[in-house]
Amino acid sequence: MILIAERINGMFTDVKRAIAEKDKKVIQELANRQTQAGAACLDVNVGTAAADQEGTMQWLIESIQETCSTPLCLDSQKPDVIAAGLKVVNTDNGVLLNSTPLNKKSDEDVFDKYIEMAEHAGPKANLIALTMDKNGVPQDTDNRVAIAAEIVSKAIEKGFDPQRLFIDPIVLPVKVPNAQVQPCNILAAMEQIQYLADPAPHMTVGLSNLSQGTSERSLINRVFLAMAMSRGLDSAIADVFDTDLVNVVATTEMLMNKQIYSDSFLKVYASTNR
Ligand code: THG
Repeated sequence: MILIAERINGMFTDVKRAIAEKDKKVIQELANRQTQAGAACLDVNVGTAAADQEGTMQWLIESIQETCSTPLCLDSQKPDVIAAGLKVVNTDNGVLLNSTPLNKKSDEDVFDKYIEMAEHAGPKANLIALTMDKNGVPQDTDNRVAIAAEIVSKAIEKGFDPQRLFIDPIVLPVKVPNAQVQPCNILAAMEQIQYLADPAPHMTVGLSNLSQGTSERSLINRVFLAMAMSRGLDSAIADVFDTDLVNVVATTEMLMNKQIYSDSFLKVYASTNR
């Protein structure tokens, strides 16, 4: 499981404040603590408050890279913000571009732009693509799979290895009215998306979206994560400070026979993923 740590995001008040005050210690501490907690990659999202999104993306990346060499996941729906980040990011250990829809009403070529940036960033650059198009996020299984299929075929057409794709079927908060059918639809979509290419494309989700506004956040995240892993999910943007969640990853991998069982399997997982 590729855990992408969610915490360096301007949506959180401490990060928002650190950005406003150019307090890089806060960002560096989050980078190192999340790495210590088992993150394979760190999501970097400037949030909506920063006036200069491109400059803020660069400042966050440069601050992190001063003390931490964990690969970064540049998170923005704006190609220009990703492009600014790519100018300063170290791609030696890999980089993830997060994220592009298949297309947008306002920007038909958005997918091509992200593919070009990923190609330009070198062979270790991967791309998260959302099952979303100019009509928005499909609510049903079939349209999620249809968009994922278009994403995979468009990547192949452009000579971009589908194994460098992370397909994101877009998890929405379960407590939003009428959204309670979505988790099942997403799981059904995942079951099919894993067969769109051989070897399968990666799949990821923004896990914490699911439990936003609920009173049992960790429990909801953990249970869905185990269900989704059984359908081929091999990556998640998640709260790696949630030890119970990381233990669910270790246990699910063990039950899926991806990690060897021993009485100390949780400790073994922790020590090999830190
Ligand atoms: N897919 C992809 N990328 C994504 C998402 C996705 N990036 C952003 C987001 N979704 C994933 N990251 C988060 C980070 C935090 C939260 C949810 C998703 C979160 N934050 C608290 C909240 O809203 O309650 C903030 C609490 C606070 O302010 O302290 O839940 O889906 N590809």
